[in-house]
Amino acid sequence: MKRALLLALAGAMAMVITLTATPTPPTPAPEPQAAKAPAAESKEARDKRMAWWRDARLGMFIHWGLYAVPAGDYQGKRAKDIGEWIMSWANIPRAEYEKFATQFNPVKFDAAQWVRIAKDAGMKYIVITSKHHDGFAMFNSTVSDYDIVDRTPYKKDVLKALSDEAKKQGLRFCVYYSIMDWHHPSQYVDAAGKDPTAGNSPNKMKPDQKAAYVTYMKAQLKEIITQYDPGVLWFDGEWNDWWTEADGQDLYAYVRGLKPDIIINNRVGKGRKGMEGLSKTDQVYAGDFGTPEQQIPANGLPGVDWESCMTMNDTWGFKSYDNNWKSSQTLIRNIVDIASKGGNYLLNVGPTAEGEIPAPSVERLAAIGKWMKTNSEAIYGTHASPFATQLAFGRATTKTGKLYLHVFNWPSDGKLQVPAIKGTVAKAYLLADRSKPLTVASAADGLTITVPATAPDADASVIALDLK
Ligand code: H79
Repeated sequence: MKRALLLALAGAMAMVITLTATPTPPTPAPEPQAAKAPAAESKEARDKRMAWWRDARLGMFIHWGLYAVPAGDYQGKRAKDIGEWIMSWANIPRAEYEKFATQFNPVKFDAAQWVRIAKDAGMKYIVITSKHHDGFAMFNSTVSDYDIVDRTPYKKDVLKALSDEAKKQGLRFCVYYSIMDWHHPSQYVDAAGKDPTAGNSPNKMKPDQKAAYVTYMKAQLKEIITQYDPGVLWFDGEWNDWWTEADGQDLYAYVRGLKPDIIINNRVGKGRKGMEGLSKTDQVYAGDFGTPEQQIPANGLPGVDWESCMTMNDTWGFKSYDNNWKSSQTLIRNIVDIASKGGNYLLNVGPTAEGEIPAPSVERLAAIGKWMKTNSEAIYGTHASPFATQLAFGRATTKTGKLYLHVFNWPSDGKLQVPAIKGTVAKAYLLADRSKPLTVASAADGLTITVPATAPDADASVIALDLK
């Protein structure tokens, strides 16, 4: 307590020197309210709360905000950096960045169509940016006028439209919310050559305004939860030194208090291990699941909930000149790879300022949907591969009484070699051709499955084994 106070004062004094000419005495932020320890929940209660999310395995991430207006171009400047970080890498002052709102008019936005695109791809949930690091709210907020309804010619609440449509079409609606906020007056940039009101990572907090900022975030989160009833709150921008694990525990407890069965990622607090995203294990951290970003953990993690979020090209927010698209084969194999390790795949789209999901994304989602239509049984509700080592031919998933073999490398001799399994095979068949049983020969060292000469699917062919 004493130490915390000293640190707060030291921080405040440094601030006074760098920023204000006439210093006002800082009020230290109040101690965070006692947080309900996440560990207090029984395993049964937690399993029940996590059940829909664990079954889902595949979701759509949507990065949509004012950054779609510049789309990666600012005053003749382009960069390799991600589109939604343009306020930072192009060093755009708040007063300039705000002007993008007057040009944000997504007249082609069709919530029903977006949800349909996700649903047809076999996705079970949608996570959309309610507020990214730029601080702009894509929903109707009463605690700020820096939002889509108050500042854009469009004037409509897109989160409302999407949450209504998701509910209608049977998908879970979820939101992303950034803790770092480049627009809020409590935060500023202190970096050589950068405008103090532009974006930056890390950014700085005025210590005497932190409590007010936390109150602001809580008010917006309450609006989000009461107005759109999200299934997941996906926090981000937690890595700045002014955000602590105690802050995370408090925010976690606050959000669960508003909606007890909500699911919250590990970026609410300080448990995240860099871009690897999984949670550190030296203590209990706030958050329900790990968040590897742009990567898939090499090995499965039994008993740990995690979700890999990834882009289809190299940006999250729309950039007009990013054409580095992954193939649909890569995306399909990522779904399989992640499911075989017991995780979820949150695959991103970055719609344009006109309100369209880019055509290359739509095409890839259609290819995923086609694959899922035949093979989703081997993805939804499955568990990680039971094999100790990775299979030479591809991946495996399992559920009660079933083993699914996802074949990436089809055997040229028509014989698929599978390591020994627990249980005996009652029946083997391709999900692409369920009516034709495949011959299985069992030996001590494994199974040999006789398969057709050519793969039914060049991306991943799934063989189902009914076990007894
Ligand atoms: O919203 C998308 C990106 O804008 C956002 N997260 C995805 C979902 C993103 N934020 N930061 N980054 C991407 C890259 C930043 C990485 C770092 Fe760090 C932040 C490097 C150092 C601080 C993360 C935290 C890795 C180490 C600590």
